[in-house]
Amino acid sequence: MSNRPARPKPDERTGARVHAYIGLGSNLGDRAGRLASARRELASAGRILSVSSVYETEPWGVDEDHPPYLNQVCEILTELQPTRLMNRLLAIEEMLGRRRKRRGEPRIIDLDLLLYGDRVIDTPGLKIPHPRMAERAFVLVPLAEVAPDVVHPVRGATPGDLLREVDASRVKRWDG
Ligand code: PH2
Ligand code: MG
Ligand code: MG
Repeated sequence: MSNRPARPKPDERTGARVHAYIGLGSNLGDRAGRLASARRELASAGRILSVSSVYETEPWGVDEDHPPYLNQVCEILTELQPTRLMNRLLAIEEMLGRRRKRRGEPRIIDLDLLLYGDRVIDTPGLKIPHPRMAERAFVLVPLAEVAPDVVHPVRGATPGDLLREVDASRVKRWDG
C-alpha cells in the first residue's frame, strides 16, 4: 500500500482557483533531492505554475551552528481551502520522512504556506500570510523571482519592497 497523500476528495475542493505560494526548505540529508520530491508531491495540492531557483541560505532565527538550508518557492493554483492545503503540506512533509520534535530543529523538509491569494487568516491553527515571511530574505528572494508583483495583504508591499528592509546578501543561488 502506498503512503502517498490521496488526491483531494471532491468535498475538499472549493471550485475557486487561488494562487498560493509555498516556501520549501531543507537543511538535513539529501537537501536537493527532498526539494525535488516535495515539488513532485505538490501536484496533489494544485497545479504548479512556477518554481523559483534554489538558494543556499544561512540558518535564520535558530542556532548558528545549524547546517545551511536550501530554499525555494513554488506558486500553485489550488482549489483546496486553506486548512486543507495546510494539511496536505503537512502530509507531504510526513510522507517524505519528517518527524517533528522541537521547534526550529534541522529538518529534511519544511513546506510553509506563505500566501493564499489575498486572504488574511489568523487562527490558532493557521496564520496566513506566514507570520515571519516579511522578515526572511530566504523567502523574499525566491518569491520576488516567481511573483515580483504579488502584494503581501497585510503589509501592502511586494517582495521587492520588503527586501529593501532585510539583509539578503547571504542568499546565494545554488547550482548543485
Ligand atoms: N526555516 C526555519 C528557521 N530558519 N533559515 C533558513 N535559512 N531557511 C529556512 O527555511 C529556515 C530558517 C523554520 O522553518
Ligand atoms: Mg518554516
Ligand atoms: Mg513549517
